[in-house]
Amino acid sequence: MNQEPCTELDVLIVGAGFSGLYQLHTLRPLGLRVKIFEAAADIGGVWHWNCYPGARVDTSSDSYQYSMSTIWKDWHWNEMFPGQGEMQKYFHHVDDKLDLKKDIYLNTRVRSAKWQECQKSWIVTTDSGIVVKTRFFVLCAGVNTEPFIPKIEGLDAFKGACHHTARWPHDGLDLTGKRVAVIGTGASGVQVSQEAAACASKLTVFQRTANPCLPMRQRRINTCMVELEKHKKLKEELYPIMFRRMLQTPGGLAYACLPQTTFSATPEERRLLYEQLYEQGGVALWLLGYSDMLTDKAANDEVYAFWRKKTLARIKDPKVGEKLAPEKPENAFGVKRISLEQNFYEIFNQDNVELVNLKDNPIERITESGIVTKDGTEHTVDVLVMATGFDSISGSITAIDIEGKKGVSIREKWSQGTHTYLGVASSDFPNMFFTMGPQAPSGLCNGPTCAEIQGDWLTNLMKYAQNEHIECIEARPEAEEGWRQLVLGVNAMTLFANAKSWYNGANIENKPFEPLSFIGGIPLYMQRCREEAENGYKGFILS
Ligand code: N01
Repeated sequence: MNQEPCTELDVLIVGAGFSGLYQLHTLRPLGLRVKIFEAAADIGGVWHWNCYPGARVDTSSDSYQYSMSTIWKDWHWNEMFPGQGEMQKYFHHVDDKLDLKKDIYLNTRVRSAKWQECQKSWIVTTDSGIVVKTRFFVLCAGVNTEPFIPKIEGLDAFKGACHHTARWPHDGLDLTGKRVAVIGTGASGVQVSQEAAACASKLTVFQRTANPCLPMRQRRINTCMVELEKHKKLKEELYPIMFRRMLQTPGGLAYACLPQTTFSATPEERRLLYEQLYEQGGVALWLLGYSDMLTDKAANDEVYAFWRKKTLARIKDPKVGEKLAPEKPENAFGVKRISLEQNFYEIFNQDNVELVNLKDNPIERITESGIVTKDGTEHTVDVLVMATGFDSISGSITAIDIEGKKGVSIREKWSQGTHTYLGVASSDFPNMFFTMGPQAPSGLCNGPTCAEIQGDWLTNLMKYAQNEHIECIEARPEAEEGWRQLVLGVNAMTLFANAKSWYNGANIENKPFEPLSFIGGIPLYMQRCREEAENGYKGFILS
């Protein structure tokens, strides 16, 4: 860990996850003084924090990595969907290859940043008392970083162990033989429930909204030497093609939906396709089907009905089945982030697992020893798992006291709606940039792809500033208004528009209900970013 004091920088990056590390790596050749401040004790971002039992990537490992051959050429994934431990090893491998840690301050949480107009710089302070002046302030603070814990009466009184999934103890917490309650059934709740069901004496899963999960179909990747060699050769040939292809698909993945619309296919064709996608596993049924699945409600309903039938067949008790896979779901299929599961539905066939449907029977309060629901039952528990999600996308930025040009904080500015230009900057906050933040493809794009696209773009902008002797870069209000209208307009054309999800800020009280990601897809996003650069960054005031 870097312990040398630093007081003046050209670029300060916040966060050492996929985007922050990439930003550091790409900025280095510019000869700038660049450092990362990272709140955690290690690099890896979400893959450091999310160490709850079962934490696992739900994007296939081929896609969920950097495209740099220096990194992938001698890295081998063991699983198609790697667990948190393997992800941590990956980040250490990245560090070995790129020698990043010497420029990273770990255990260093940025608390505030204040723009100094006279010095055209930011003054940034940290929890550990560091004060640094930096010309550029780049937030790579992550999409799902700020844990959200709902206010439930009595929560503080609970005497057992209580942890949010993203603040799980790093030295572990054995659930064997314990009475465990999991509140929340998003991706984290599903993963931790699967693990707890296997070892807890009792698991109670508190579900507010049913989450239609798809079978992960996890598999190990060729571990014998012959297979490894074969895989290596294949990688060398196919990876460069795959990474180029990822820039041509809406979600920055190696695959995309069919060009065909649902009802242009016969019922037989449709059924066979759904079967094939379901068997393929992962996100296939969500992202590889007909092109109108996320824009046409009737098309979407058909996929949901198919998924529901498959799922109900796995759950013995029809009453439980109806709760987990209701006939009338609250959201269209896939407009809330699809989670992958391994045996999530089967755990509810076990005697030690109970589902409490909060829509019928809400939580009234938490006591010293458990959870009391409206029907008067006290569910006694030893371990309470808060799998209750995050103040997503903008939350990691608004959590910091950032004060821009007119003494206004970013929190205040975005309190009535997020305004950014290209999802990288916001007017009145000169020389401040963010990656994987609001109004970028963030929530609907493969993380590493988004990190690289935005990271390269920002590095080129800084190179331009260096060459042109530009001290100050600020988004124009009219450019950001135009971008906002595009973000809202594209979203309104889809079923995402009504999603009650972290995609729209719907999970956080008083957060504006609006699309937090640009969902127009990676090719359009890249085109708009490329045009901005080719036109001399006209959407920015350069001085
Ligand atoms: O969070 P979530 P998550 N009372 O917001 C419930 C990524 N991720 O941590 O749906 C009761 O999805 C809430 O209920 P409802 C992935 O992108 C990736 O699970 O709002 N329940 C919901 O069920 C994912 O999408 C991996 O009605 C309450 C749950 O808590 C994102 O992170 C692994 C409640 C929150 O679900 C977030 O996932 C894990 C309350 N008061 C996560 N408040 C990978 O594998 C909230 N809930 C890559």
